[in-house]
Amino acid sequence: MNEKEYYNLIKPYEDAMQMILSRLDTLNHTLYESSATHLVPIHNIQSRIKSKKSIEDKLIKKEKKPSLTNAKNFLMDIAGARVICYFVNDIYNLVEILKSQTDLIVMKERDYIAGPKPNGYRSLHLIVEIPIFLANEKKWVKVEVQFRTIAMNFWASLEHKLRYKKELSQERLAEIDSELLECAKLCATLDQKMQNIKESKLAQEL
Ligand code: 0O2
Repeated sequence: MNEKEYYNLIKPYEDAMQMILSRLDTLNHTLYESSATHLVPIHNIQSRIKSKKSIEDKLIKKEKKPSLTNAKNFLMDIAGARVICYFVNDIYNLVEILKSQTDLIVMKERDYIAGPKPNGYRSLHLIVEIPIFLANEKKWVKVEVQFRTIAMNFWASLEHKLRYKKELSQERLAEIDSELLECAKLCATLDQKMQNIKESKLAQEL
């Protein structure tokens, strides 16, 4: 894939990303305005378009030729947004609302909150398809949206950094994995406790 092909590939993904970000922003302020508590669900959103090198590396990892067609056909996360929420129930609420929007298709859902990965990773991933309107056509473009709480994101960010210490012995790596799993469980407990505090506070305010 040359630079020009890469630029042509990512253009619709950039447009689709803008649309998803704007939709999430609208949801964030309407949920704030409509709730009695005036709590926004979203802490912040990070977004990125996969670089040419990451696209090629991921295709090679999937044992595919790093071509334009394979990128379009086999990669679901060329456009990726990470929505960091305050509470776990904010995530489920946002996901339900997105699923109810008729001009957006949820192609795939992976709930690693209800069922964390064996290493402890928690997050809810959606692959959504959103239409973008070009001069003469409507094109459906995929965006990966990951929903995490602040605690889930804290764990995943540090785990991502620590995963690359390849000079360590197998024994030490196993110890780190087990320590990270323990930290993931602590983060899940924290999320639960914070949610309990929020719910009991809301109940008292009613
Ligand atoms: P990057 O740079 O974050 O984009 P896929 O590999 O996407 O085709 P799958 O099984 O659908 O296949 O992906 P999965 O495992 O549902 O989610 C992929 C993305 O979730 C990863 O993207 C990470 O962002 C995140 N993720 C998944 N598992 C872990 C984990 O154990 N730790 C951390 N820190 N993040 C995780 P990429 O492609 O790895 O890279």
